Amino acid sequence: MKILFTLFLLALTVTSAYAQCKFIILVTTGDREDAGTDARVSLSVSTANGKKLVIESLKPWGQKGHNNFEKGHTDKFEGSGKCLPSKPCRMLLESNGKGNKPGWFVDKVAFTQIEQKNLSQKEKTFNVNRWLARDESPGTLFVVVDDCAK
Ligand SMILES: [Ca+2]
Repeated sequence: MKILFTLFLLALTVTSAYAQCKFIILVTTGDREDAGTDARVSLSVSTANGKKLVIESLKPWGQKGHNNFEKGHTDKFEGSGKCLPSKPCRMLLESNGKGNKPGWFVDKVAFTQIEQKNLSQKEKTFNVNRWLARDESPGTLFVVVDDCAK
């Protein structure tokens, strides 16, 4: 009886566990002078009810040995984790402002979540179209794109 109960609890834990997802993030750097950066970039996306995916540094999610965030390029980042319950509508993108000519002009960030079990997808593109730089307007190293109210 005790064993059965344990098995029941175990089954409950498995079915209520969060679904696992693969995340693909495409970051497009602007095609203009000095648009590229070698700074460390962090990204956080969240749903309307505040569920978040936080990536402290995109680099380990990228291709090994690849030079990310160069002028006019789109870089791909991949990872996996707990699925977001709905499509994200808010993004925080931040540069640490380090390295040679750290100023970074970002065109857009495209986010895709693929559920590992049923392959259902959630996609959201965040248009940025501005500098993340201390010496270019608006002078901040982070940007929040919030489309949740749309
Ligand atoms: Ca770079």
